[in-house]
Amino acid sequence: MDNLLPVDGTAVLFPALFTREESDHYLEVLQEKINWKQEPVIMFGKTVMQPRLTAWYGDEGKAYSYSGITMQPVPWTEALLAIKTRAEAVAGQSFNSALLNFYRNGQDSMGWHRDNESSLGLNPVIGSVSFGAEREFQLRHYMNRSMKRSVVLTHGSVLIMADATQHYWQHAIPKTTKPLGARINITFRKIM
Ligand SMILES: O=C(O)CCC(=O)C(=O)O
Ligand SMILES: [Mn+2]
Repeated sequence: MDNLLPVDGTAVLFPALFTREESDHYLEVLQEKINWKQEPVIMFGKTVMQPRLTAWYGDEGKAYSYSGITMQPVPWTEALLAIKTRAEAVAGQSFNSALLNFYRNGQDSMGWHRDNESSLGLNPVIGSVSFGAEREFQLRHYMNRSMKRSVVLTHGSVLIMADATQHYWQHAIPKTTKPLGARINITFRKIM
């Protein structure tokens, strides 16, 4: 599998980890069964609502701080555990928590950031599973911002980010004016 990054990290896409049928099924189940919320975040000292819905699932006791909010995990659902097992097989490691993102349409988005919270350890492996509308996932080098990569995250794909990626590369899901439907993304993580 090809590394999408030219330097300073590893990002590998498996475009069809799940079959079309499995992906349709999980998109529907997750839309219905997850306790989705629109959470506030603090940006430049102001409280604003996130431009997407989120949920935080994980093993008990693994609280997580993210952009000024602390999330207590909800216990795993059967569907999430099944998806997690598949993601672990490609990642080559176990995960104990997951941030879920629900992009209702092309106007929902995620700004530039790194998944570099110290609770994730030095070089975290992130397993990012996507169902639903295809969205562009952008990467840019943190110190040399003209160095960019982008990849389309397809229905049923998993993107594995590993090694030094979270030190050197930021990532984002930009807004789009395309008339897109719902997309669900699950980023599995391992909190130390
Ligand atoms: O929706 C995506 O593909 C990205 C999600 C993400 O970067 C995150 O949850 O930290
Ligand atoms: Mn991220």
